[in-house]
Amino acid sequence: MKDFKRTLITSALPYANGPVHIGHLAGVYVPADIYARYLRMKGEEVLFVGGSDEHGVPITIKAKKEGVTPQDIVDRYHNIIKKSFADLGISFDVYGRTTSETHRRTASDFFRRLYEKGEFIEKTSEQLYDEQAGQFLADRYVTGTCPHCGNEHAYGDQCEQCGTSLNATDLINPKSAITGNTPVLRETSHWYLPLDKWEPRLRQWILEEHKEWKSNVYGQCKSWLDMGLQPRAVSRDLDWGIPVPVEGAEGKVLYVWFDAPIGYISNTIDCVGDDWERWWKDPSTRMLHFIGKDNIVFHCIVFPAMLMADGSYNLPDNVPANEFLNLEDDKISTSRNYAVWLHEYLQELPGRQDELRYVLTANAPETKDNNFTWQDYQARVNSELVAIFGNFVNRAVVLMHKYYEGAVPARGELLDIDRTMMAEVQESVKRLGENLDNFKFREGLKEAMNVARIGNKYLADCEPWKLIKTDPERVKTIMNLAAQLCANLAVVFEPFTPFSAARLAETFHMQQLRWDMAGRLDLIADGLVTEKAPLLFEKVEDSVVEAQVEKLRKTVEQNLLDAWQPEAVKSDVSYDDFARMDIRVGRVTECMKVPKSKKLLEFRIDDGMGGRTILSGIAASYQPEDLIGKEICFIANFPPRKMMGRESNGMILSAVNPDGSLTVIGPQGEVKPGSTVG
Ligand code: B3M
Ligand code: ZN
Repeated sequence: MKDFKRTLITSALPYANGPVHIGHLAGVYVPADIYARYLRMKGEEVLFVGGSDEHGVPITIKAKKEGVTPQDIVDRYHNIIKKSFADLGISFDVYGRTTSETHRRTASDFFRRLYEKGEFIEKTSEQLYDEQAGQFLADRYVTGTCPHCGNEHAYGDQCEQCGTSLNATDLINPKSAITGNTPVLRETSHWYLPLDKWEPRLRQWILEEHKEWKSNVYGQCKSWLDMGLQPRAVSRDLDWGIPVPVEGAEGKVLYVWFDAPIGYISNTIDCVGDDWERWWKDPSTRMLHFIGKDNIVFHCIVFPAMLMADGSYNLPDNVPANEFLNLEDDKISTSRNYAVWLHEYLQELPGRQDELRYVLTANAPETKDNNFTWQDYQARVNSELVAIFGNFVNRAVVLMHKYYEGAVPARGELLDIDRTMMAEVQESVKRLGENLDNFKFREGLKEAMNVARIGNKYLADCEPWKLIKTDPERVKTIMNLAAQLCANLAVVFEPFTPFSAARLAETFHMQQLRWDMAGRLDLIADGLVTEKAPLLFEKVEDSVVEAQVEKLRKTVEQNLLDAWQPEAVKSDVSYDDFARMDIRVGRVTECMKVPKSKKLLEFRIDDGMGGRTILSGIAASYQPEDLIGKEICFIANFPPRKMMGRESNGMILSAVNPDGSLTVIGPQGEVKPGSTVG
């Protein structure tokens, strides 16, 4: 690795069309924050830049849906997102927004510079146009079938299934997201960045000079480069965005993926003012982009090509992109409202920020898609944070107060068991640092937890609670080392669980947590009086898990209802055909479950003709006793049919609900059993 003097860390700018969810956190913000905190603890100069992406079609679509302005939407979500990040302890040095004046100016200047250098091609071409809406369709305004993988819900700029970046005109069977109409082609002119021009340099830079990038990132880049790069339009015919700052560009704005990454620059400017160039142009600055896998092409190909076209900027040194996180085995989705939303989590599970940070790191989708379940969340909190980390600290501090009124005793001569413990801690700390240096946060976290495990084992092996009667001198050494271990835990957990680390540091009156303290066993001075044992983590009760799972279930149910549409009407039937069907009213006199069958209920029906038995597959929808006495409609002239060894004489009519459950159909007023229906 080259010698760098400082590190600029960027994290993807979330679209301000909704709040952030655990997928965003696990993929981008938690790892970026761990890394930023780690470097700061090492005393390195760091700038951690975040902000909201407030342009682009996702925002205008949301505004249209709600009947408000795009500015209303971004104002609302920018504030929610910014606050929830702060509450989770994401330690941005700046959290800006792309509707800021600084950003408009910075992005316009960037465009103009490239324009004046002749780095764009201006081209007139046929683009998709929605005649009813009276506008061109690009990006998420149009969906259709991906020409590469056949996904029928690909967007006009990207297929989320195969990750390919698309032009709207590539889509098969395009449909307008505004009206649902099939668009027509209409001529319009745009500015294009000729990515093909930069292809050889991009190949050399990524494929030759950055073989150390994560394999998911390197692999995606290679496959794009191997497919060959095409010029990409950097302007759009839209009314929401930064106006294209050249003459003759009325009604055109910068493509959101042109302006958004420049947002990293604007936000740097908002943070450090004139000093910003040091962060972007000084070759001794290292730049890292933390992103999710759907943003790889834009950060590894498009933005670097923009930076190359300008010529005065650094290129990113690494792009540690993560894969996706699923939720309870289903895709997280903003539009379907299927997610664990950060601002809701913070409200519903107050004070539990570190638990979420911990679980999302322990289960981070670093090399493949991963799954978040509430059950796993509970298990990790209860059996790792509470039972290992929290338990060790609690035992150590409680004993310190029991034996010495909280004062850390001086230690005597060390035994082999002490030296082995110290060596193990140092090994773990070393591996922890190596993992973090390589963006392996999951593995790093395991090493941090291992320090707590070592502590628990040490206490269990040494049994100070027994020795206190026979060898109180030895206990002083054990408790001194236990205190040093607690101090180590505050240090190594700071990047991961900063709130608990701070509480632990307060307990031991540690002023500052620096990374070079990790692995040292002289952090706490003899005689230091510790505070009472802190409550670092609390058990997650079953009721919490149940409530969260139930909330997700309700969302899924609501989505089904929202998406429900009546089935298409069947082909015509003649009156004679209909009249051959004998539908009657009956009254349920008995109803019971059919043994060994999950589906069937057995009905005794008063049909006004001596009664009959009907079997019906509605056991999942009703308790038998709820139907007794009810009037129902049934088809009386079905031939008898055997089911589960019983004979059924007819069919009970019911309506099919969106979730597949059934509702029995009966008359609205009093009707005599046996009456015909028609
Ligand atoms: N807003 C895409 C996203 O939220 C986009 C990232 C911009 S980073 C410059 O997935
Ligand atoms: Zn595809």
